[in-house]
Amino acid sequence: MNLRCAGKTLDLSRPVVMGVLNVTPDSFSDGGRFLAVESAVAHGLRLIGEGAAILDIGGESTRPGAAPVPPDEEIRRVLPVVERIHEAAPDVIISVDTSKPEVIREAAAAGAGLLNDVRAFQEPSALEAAAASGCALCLMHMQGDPRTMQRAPSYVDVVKEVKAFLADRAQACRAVGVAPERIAIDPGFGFGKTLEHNLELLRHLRELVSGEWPVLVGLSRKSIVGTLTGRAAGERLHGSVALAVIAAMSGARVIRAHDVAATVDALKVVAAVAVEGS
Ligand code: 7PJ
Repeated sequence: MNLRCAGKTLDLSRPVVMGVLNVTPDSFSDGGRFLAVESAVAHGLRLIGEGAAILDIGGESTRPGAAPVPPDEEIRRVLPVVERIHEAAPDVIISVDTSKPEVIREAAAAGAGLLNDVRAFQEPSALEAAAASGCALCLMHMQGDPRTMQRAPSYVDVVKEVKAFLADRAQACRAVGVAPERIAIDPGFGFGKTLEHNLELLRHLRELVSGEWPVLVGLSRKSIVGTLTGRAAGERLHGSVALAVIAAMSGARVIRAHDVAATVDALKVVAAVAVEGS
């Protein structure tokens, strides 16, 4: 299974790690440490050295309660980092975490290969901009919006509803001419979901994986880990790696992670044990 990312092809025959690179002043776990372009680039290159196949660069925090960022400000945060990483590591796939058509266009022109949208390209003009970019598109499920999503998440059947939403968004992509090799889906752990919703989705991840599209998951350092282990955001490595292993063994192909070296090691172990096609 491959994912076509503009000029590059990502081999997903075994699970890969997408390293998280936040360039936001308010991201809950990195707290603005990487706001400066220099340190963001250095951190990104370090994650590539640790084995990240993809680097996910985000300029708008999507943590619960986060305030929106205007397009200009998001471009100012993200673009220099995309350009510098693209120059320094042309083989790595750069993902840009955005919902805005302006950012999509700039990111694609600067060398991004993947667009990762927690709103699944539902903002006005986002889908058209994404389709025209040639980039791979990650469609994520979220109930509500980041400001309010954790207030009272509610589903009749969370697995069914997430599956139906993602199928619908994939269809919307196909309808505007996005090739099937450019589409990935993500159940959006923690985005308008209680602990029980997250666990239910994880238990049934196989059902998502058995569909047409490669599945990406982000569980790293999330509140699911905090709740299960009682750990603060900076102490969630072991729980996060455990969830990465569970997701990969359930067939997820891209694991979004802050702690790249540890996750890469864990996935090497999973890949060695996994039987092809199981
Ligand atoms: C996710 C994401 C995720 C995708 C974030 C955090 C919150 N993109 N962006 N999937 N999470 N595709 O890292 O805790 O789960 S930001």
